[in-house]
Amino acid sequence: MSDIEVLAVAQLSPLLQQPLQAAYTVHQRLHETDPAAFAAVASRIRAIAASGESRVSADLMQQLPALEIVSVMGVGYDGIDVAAAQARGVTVTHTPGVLNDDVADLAIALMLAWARQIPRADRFVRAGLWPAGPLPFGRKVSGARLGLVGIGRIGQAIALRATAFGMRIAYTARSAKADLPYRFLPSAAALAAESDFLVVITPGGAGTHKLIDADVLAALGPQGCVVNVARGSVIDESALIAALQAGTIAGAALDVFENEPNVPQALREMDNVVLTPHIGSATGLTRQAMADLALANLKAHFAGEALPSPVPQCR
Ligand code: 8YV
Repeated sequence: MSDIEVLAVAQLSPLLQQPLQAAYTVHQRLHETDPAAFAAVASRIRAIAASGESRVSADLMQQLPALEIVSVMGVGYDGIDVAAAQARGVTVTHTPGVLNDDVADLAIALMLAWARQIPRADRFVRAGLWPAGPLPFGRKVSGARLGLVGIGRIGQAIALRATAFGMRIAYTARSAKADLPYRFLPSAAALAAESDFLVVITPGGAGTHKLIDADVLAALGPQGCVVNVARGSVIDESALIAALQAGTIAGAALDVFENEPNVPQALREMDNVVLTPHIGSATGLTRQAMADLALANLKAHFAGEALPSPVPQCR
């Protein structure tokens, strides 16, 4: 174990925690659990280890004069003040690519689970209701219109899968991607008006905060379903609840929420909603790959080698 000191700002996966502690001196959330002890070691901390949901503020970084790198075990880093890090010469890394398949698989699974009522059907059979008659019909996914809010690595992985379902695919993003065979719509509202399933797969942060608001949901319409595998902050959750209660849209399938792990009671009581607890990348193989990459970024940094996956702003 080297004498390099690392502050873990989240309850990290054991897949990262163990090798991290084998390689470095790790202070587990010390800034939250023991401010006095934290003050005693703060000047020696050279790295932060974080998860995709972590918050790393300018204020925290200010307390760490020796900080050199923030390594995120996650593709999303909307909780990291990257501008403040850059201003301090601190680099930020994340774990893109290795989770594309899992998050895309879950997006398709959520769409199918909602459309074919799989959670409800499972409860129906377990409750012994089948002898009394069939479950009401579901909705057809194959051939339906898919609208992707975001067309990055994961968005394209979803589109690939949806192509196999014969879905008609369109997307919105900051700009049209000439090399993609899908139709570009200039806004989320324009896309929603032409979608049966609106899938949110765009980064979180100020640029997409409440992007999916009451107007976008109204454009999606009474037959439409919204799916979110990105960040809860991208959807205006109270507008979503109101739209679901009013029948403005038909349903939702959500893996992320505004205030995780707290999910509003109103959503938990709805039958036309499918809910999962932020499991987009939660498979053993993918979390292992994410942990390996998060650690590899730290090791490369301290070895003075090229970083495997700095965030775009730090390339
Ligand atoms: C989490 C995620 O990071 O990658 C992301 O951006 O949201 C997830 O994969 C995961 O919960 C691991 O911390």
